[in-house]
Amino acid sequence: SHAPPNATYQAQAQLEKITVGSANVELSETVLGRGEYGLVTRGYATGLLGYPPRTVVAVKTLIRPTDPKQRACFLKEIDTMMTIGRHLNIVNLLGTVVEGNPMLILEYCANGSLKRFLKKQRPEFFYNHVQPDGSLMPFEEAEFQRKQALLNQRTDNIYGADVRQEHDSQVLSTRDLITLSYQVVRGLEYLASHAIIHRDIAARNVLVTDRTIAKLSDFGMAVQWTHDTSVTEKDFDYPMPIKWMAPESILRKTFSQKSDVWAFGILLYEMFSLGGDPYPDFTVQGQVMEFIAKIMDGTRMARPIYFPSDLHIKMSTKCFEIDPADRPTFMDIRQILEDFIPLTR
Ligand code: ACK
Repeated sequence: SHAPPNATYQAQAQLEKITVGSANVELSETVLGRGEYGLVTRGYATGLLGYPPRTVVAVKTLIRPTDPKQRACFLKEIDTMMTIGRHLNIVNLLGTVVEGNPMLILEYCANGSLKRFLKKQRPEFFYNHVQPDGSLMPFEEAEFQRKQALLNQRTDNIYGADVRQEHDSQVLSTRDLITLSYQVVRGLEYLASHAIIHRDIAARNVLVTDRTIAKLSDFGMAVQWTHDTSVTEKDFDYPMPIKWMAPESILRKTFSQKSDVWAFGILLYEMFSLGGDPYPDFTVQGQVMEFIAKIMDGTRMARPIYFPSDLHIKMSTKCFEIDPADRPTFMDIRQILEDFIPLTR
């Protein structure tokens, strides 16, 4: 019963909660990925206000659109996306279909998930930006080497030794990892300012555009809090991202901006290990209590090699304070990053 490829659907072009016209969406045969209950397909939209006549989009649909539970979850996700509004570091909502086969039409992020993007960089990553003592090489020197590497790569291209897609030809450096982290923080700071808790912050849920802009996605677990400063979940009836979860979320099922901060700390490990798995030596399945006991005893992951040590001390360790009140806010984290690197934007 799920949406067949090459079919065209009538959709509402959305500007946040406001419908700004109608659009047509054609699904392609390219499945970009699948989640717990959703399927993401590449599509083409016509009639989107302010976009090219035929825009490449990502279309999220339900694998089983008739399942009432999945349908309810998905309609809630659509509603959350409408509430969030626009920000450079959030995957923008372009349109919706809310009847029949519900659809979420999102901007297309050519580089896929941050997790995949980082792993793809491993062979060419500019590791010599980190000096033997773990500190960052002076930026001028690092930038010089980076340009040199790009130049060499271009020469390779001229001689036909290595012809690549445009978005594959960039060499990522430690500086880029910091910039990407900064972009994720900007998105999270925006969410926090709108009282939205994401609850599933992880590299797999951040998307990267063709111009290497990081965007938060997957708002299926997101909630907005009203009066209280945290949200308590009665029961988990879906798989939880234990390794990204703050102790109070695992033990007491409470969520807040500060539990998102913990998850962001784990994301930093993923970032600076180029898509490495957190706590690689530990399997949580069936051992959640053993895992949380270790965390409460103070066990933390080792600093990944590409993580500048001063930044690690200033920020990452603080994200893993047991008491949520001791963790920095996203605004604090943004400030630390802004002080650390004179960003050229
Ligand atoms: O790393 P990926 O190929 O990129 O695997 C995930 C998968 O779908 C499940 O979420 C891809 N994906 C999701 N949303 C988008 C989007 N807006 N643009 C491009 N790829 C997407 C993602």
